[in-house]
Amino acid sequence: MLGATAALLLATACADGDNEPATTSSSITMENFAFHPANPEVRPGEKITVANKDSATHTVTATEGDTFDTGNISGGDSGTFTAPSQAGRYAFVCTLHPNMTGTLIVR
Ligand SMILES: [Cu+2]
Repeated sequence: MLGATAALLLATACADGDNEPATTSSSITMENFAFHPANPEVRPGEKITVANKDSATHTVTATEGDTFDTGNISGGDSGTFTAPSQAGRYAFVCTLHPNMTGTLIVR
């Protein structure tokens, strides 16, 4: 019985793995009216660089509260923002093009 219990615990541990598709990155690129990666994984309080490869102006703006906001980043320019100090998932958007969306994963 002990062996069966151990096997069950092992299976549970394996099933609990993190299969979230996330990219460890401290930079975000805006290109073709999309964020790359769209779901960047960063550390709490990390400074994130945002490069705008489009000709249009874009922003990275948290959708809830004023957690973070790059302000306007002109085409070909770059900006920065600081990740929240609290772990969590933070949806963001380009305020000028609301169809540009992403989620910052802080952990
Ligand atoms: Cu935009």
